[in-house]
Amino acid sequence: MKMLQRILTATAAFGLVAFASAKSELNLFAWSEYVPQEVIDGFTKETGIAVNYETFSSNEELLSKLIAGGSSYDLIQPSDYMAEVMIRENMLVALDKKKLPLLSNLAPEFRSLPHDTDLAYTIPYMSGTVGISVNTEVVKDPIKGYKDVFQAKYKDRLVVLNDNRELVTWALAAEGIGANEVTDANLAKAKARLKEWLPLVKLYDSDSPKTHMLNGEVDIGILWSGEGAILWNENHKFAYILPEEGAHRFVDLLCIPAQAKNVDAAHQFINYILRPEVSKLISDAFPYTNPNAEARKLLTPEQLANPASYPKDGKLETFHDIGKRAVAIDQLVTDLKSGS
Ligand code: N2P
Repeated sequence: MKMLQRILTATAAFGLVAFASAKSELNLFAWSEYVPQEVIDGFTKETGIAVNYETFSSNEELLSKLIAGGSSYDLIQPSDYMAEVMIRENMLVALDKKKLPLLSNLAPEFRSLPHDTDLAYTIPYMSGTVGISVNTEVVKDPIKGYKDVFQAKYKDRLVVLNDNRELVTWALAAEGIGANEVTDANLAKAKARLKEWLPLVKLYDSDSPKTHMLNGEVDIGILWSGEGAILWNENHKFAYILPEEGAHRFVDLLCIPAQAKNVDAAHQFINYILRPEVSKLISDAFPYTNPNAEARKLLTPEQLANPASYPKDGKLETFHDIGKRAVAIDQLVTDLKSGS
């Protein structure tokens, strides 16, 4: 009898431990420089759920880590076009809307995006553009688009995103070709252009390109709008320009991968960041375009007037899933960077 009791007690204790550990952590795999520590700490303090924040620097890196398996993420942050791939491949958990009562804080235009029209799998986190930051104190000639940036006189004065799809898109835009018109013939044109352009680049950096602009290593950057917005805030000499040939507009999302173990904690985190005062903290640290209408009401006029965070006009284009051509893009840029 005693023995049975001991076994029962041990099982109950083990059950408790298992329950506690299942409840007490969240493995977040997100873009670098995107989720403020303050937000993570606030969530942990309130819920007791510890957050492990691992970072990636491109959608393609996120996808390959997920496919490779090995790590078990509970919450991931793909952009719209990559979420399109993941939904098609059944890689995401359908969200439980009952656990996300704050969804109504999102502005209507962020609630019916083409990749997931009724937010069945993805919740907008932040939106933004890819544009050109220029140190206008040093660069006196007008910069309106990609063709102005990639000129011989700016050799070794450029930092650009380390992102293959972005690079190819800029070259396509300069040829008058849309971001999703990725055919073999168009890729050949992009390749010829990038062959001219890439030798001019001093640095590739998707994590913190602004740093190289701030410390004067380079004078022009093609970078995420949140980076451009920080530069503008630091000093208005850093203009942010949407390329006249066409600029990429992205929406980054939160979603739960199929292998997630802490699905409830993931929902709790999503709902937490939908709180206006929490979402505002994200805008304060990383001034992208906030899709949360209630949070926007808390932003200062200066934040809303930042031309990189809230552009007034521009020719904007979103990316879509391009299937197997994504592999061709990776190969093309890898070849060019290695000199072939
Ligand atoms: C954050 C970069 C997020 C923008 N550093 C890329 N979609």
